[in-house]
Amino acid sequence: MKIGTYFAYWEKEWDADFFPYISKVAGLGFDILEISGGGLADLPDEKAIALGQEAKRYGIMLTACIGLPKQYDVSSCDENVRRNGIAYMKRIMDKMDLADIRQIGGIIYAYWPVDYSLPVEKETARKISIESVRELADYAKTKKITLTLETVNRFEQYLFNDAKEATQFVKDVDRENVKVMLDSFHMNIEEDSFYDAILETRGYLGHFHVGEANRKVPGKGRLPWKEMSRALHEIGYDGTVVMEPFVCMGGGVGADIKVWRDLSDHADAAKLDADIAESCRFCKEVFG
Ligand SMILES: [Mn+2]
Repeated sequence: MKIGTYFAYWEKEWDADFFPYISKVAGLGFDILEISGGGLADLPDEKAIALGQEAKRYGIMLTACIGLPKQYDVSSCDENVRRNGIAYMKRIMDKMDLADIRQIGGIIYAYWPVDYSLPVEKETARKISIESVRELADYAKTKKITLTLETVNRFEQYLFNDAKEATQFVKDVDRENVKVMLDSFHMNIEEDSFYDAILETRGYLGHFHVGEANRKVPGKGRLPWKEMSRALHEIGYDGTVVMEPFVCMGGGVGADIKVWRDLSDHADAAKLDADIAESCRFCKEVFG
């Protein structure tokens, strides 16, 4: 398994300059840097190409992640919104192709975070979402891109909330380049068993986000990492494992993730780096 981290551990806004993070995460021991799809969408072509070249120079694999904003909800019954969402995702995939990024995950089948002041029409949204994901998958296939659909907790989305629902959704989409994405933070809320949940995704798991129950780096909390590793090995998973820690307050990232207290133990820049490097070693040991 390859181990990575999301760039937003160090950032307050989603559309940051990803370039400096490639050498940084390489220096900290990672194999993968995950960047935001939203930041990619508006990146000039030359910059996308340069990003890919920089990643190659450091032997870093790039992956992308996004929770689609409401105006790009591909599960919307408003056909204009749905078409805009599909066009936006295609634009992101064009940039991914330039940067040689072959994997994008997250809430790319609906929107995030869900607005619960509106009525929930799960069955209708599910049907529309499946149609949209099929169209995105067929476009992604021409660029050798895999889509990984992240199952998140009930407070953030409703289309699927656990491994079982996510796997059934992916089976119903029925495209080879569409996979399930799990996240230990969300699993801690929704699953009876980490082990059983991972086994549920056998043959369908494409990406795995890791983080403690309070979104600290893996190894600092109480989640059962050995149990998760045992299950991943049992299903023969040899894909990407990316930590997604959020420990600092402020900005659009802090507000979207609801970080209302400091979870870094008031770490300075050097301590943040040391903490995540230690977690990288921990993940390589536990998942290796
Ligand atoms: Mn996640």
